[in-house]
Amino acid sequence: MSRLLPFSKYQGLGNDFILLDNRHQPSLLLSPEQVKFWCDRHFGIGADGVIFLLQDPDGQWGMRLINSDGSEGEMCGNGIRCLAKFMQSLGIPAEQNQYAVQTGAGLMLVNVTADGLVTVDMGEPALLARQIPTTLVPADAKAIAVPLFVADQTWSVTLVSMGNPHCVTFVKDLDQVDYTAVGPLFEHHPVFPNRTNTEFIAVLDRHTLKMRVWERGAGATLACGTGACASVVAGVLNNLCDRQCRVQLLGGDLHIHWLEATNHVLMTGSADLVFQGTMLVR
Ligand code: ZDP
Repeated sequence: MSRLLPFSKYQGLGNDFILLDNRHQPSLLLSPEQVKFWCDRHFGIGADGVIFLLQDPDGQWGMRLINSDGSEGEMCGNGIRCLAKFMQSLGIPAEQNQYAVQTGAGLMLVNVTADGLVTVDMGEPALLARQIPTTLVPADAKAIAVPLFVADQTWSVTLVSMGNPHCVTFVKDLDQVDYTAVGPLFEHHPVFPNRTNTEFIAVLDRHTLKMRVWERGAGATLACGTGACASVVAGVLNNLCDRQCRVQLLGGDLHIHWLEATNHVLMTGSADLVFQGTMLVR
């Protein structure tokens, strides 16, 4: 039986999501197959993924992200900023100015600032191979500037988990990298059992990075929040940038701060409503 479901479409730096109010249903409103259809830019609404707002019986907020290919991501940096704006639009009050949201990567604190930007405390990065996960180095080792052979070339990669896996590689000239061609080869490389997101980074100066991303499950997107965080962490570990950086993405800029005192990564950027509507669920 078909039914109509209300949705809101948001974007953060052109990384676009369909937001669904899933607070009052026990299971996800859409199956992975339906998510693929909704995200299709010709047959559906079009988006990089669908984000479900959840609430458990204790009142705790939660979110889940299903990528446009139907796979699930543990965490979503641009998406959680959109979620905060969505919660605000639903009239959900923010305690001490912030929402606490449970994700596959732990509890995130999200703050809508007075100027309409959104700051997320993304928690601590994880660096051990078993946390990524990867078989590139031994389980209890970190992969910092380790060679990885992809597409007839050796890349120096640094692996960072922001709850989801990231493979960061620094390059001299981004225009020389055909990242849509090599991206899938990183994503499906056998050293990444859960696949990986991949960031190609040019260091413009110690507080400015330029990034191109190939996302696990979503391909070439205009921006990736967790990827920007992972890239600054990787830049610091390789002594290429400071702890506070502006990351330039195709869809705009993110401000990242890896705090020395707490080891947490803060991400600040825009997130905006694009349109609302109802969609036929088949
Ligand atoms: O880890 C994954 O499967 C990602 N594709 C999830 C999406 C990440 C996102 N682009 C971000 O901004 O962190 C939403």
